[in-house]
Amino acid sequence: MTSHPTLHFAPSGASSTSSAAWQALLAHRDGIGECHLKQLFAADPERAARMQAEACGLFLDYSKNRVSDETLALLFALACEARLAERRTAMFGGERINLTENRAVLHTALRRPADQPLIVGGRDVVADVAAVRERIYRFAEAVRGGNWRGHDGRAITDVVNIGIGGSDLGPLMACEALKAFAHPRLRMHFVSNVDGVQIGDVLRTVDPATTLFIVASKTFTTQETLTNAHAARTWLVEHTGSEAAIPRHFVAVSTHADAVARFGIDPANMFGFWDWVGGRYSLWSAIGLSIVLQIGAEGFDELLAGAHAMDRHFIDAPFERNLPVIMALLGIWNVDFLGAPSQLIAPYHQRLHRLPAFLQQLDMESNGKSVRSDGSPVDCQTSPVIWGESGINGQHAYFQMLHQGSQLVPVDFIGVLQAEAGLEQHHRIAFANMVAQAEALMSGKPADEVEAEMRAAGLAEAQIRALLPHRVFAGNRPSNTLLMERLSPFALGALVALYEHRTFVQGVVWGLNSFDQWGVELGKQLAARVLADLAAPADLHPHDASTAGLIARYREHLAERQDSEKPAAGHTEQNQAR
Ligand code: G6Q
Repeated sequence: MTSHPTLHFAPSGASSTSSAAWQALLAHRDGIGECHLKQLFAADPERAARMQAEACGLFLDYSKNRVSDETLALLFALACEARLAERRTAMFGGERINLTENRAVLHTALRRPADQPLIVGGRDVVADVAAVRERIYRFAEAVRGGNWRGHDGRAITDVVNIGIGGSDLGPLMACEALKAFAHPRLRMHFVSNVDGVQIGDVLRTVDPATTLFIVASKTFTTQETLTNAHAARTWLVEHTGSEAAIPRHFVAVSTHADAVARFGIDPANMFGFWDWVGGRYSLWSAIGLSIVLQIGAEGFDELLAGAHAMDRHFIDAPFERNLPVIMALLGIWNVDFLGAPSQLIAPYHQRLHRLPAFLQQLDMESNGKSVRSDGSPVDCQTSPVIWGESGINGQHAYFQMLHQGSQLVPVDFIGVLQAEAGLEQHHRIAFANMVAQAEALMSGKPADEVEAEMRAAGLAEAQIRALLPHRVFAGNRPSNTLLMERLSPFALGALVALYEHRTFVQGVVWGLNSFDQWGVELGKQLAARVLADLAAPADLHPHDASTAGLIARYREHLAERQDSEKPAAGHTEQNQAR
């Protein structure tokens, strides 16, 4: 943890909910809350045309939210009251807004053009970023071009990124999303789980002579990552017969050169970054090395350009046309005023299948907090549960609950207009389903329509009565639809930056520090104690009865296994006699 000699916590201010804008929204909610979206559309032919915004190649239709122009005006007032513009300037300017870790939050500097210096603490951070990126690009070019070779002179064919959380989810999501731009020789693998199964499965499929491992860890102390990295190192040495192979097959991405050297990776094969890059915001840094290897320097430049374009849009566009601001405020409206406990992310493109998991961390680790920056308790709901997977699969699984369940679940539909070559009809089916789902959630199907349909189908009166309540759709369920022309590196960069800033805006309105993650610490501390107890004959640490019981059960299992694996005495004697 970083030391923080001077903590400049925000002065204790009014809570979000006691602000005039929040109270105005509450009063307004009582008026609009029951108004059906269908009525709003019927009463206002211009609604869809007005409630849309476009930037950096992303088109947002937000007209299917339960809001009026007045709701939006009140939400923008809420953002102003939370001093969003001021907080945004502080983040982009490199102020130490991550108060509990006394750190600046500068992932936006990672995608700032090299000719736009940003001086923070007397250093031009943009120049530092450009210097590391230059080294990464040179290295990636050598690997991609077949000039960086394995220990026996063969070109690299497989890249294994070993990392977890922020050092895994972003690169994995982006490599999946950008497979259409992948280098033809390089296969990417991602290992995060420490259970041994994942790395075992990968190592069975790769050739030690042509595999490159990236150990990606900001701290280089993460137990899961180091355990997997040591396993990979042992495997390589066993298969090549010598430690001399390590420099050709291992590189590291970290902020801790000492720890990297202790592990046995030459610091010349390490790519650094800085404490002002949060894990979940780090795919733009050296943590994105696997992405560069997959799509090349040009592709990565495009990814950064898309994100930077969204940064500029977030800074420059008025709130009323600002995509991250609009999406953030609609999210707050849904969570805090309409009571939605979760938010579904539904991409209708297979290559975006890891986006929901990435956004889950981005949002829930950033804003899953119940105290404000000044330590006072929040008095509203903060991060909803973010969930989802490919939308079309969801339709055949949990969309039932979205349409007829008892909870309100707002949806972000994400669609791509251009089909991948040769699959036009497949793509059209997926796109049609996405649009239809948003329409169905919004308009629903009223009882008179359902009844008429059943009557026309010749159902008996008694059947109609019995089935009617089951077949009615209330509708009035909110969604956004985000469209992009094609799933390019630029579009992905813009999309991810859009969600990053959406998360930031929500954190500002809720008064949170979106950039620390103390909530993950306790589990790590207790895991170290439990690990020691699992290996000991009896507990070394005090535990509650349930925890102690689970540890005991593991120990019993271990003892039974060891017993069963011991060769029987008679059997051994027979063997010796032979
Ligand atoms: C992200 C979190 C967390 C982190 C992982 C990996 O914001 O801080 O997900 O990225 O715990 O940490 P290391 O990169 O230090 O191994």
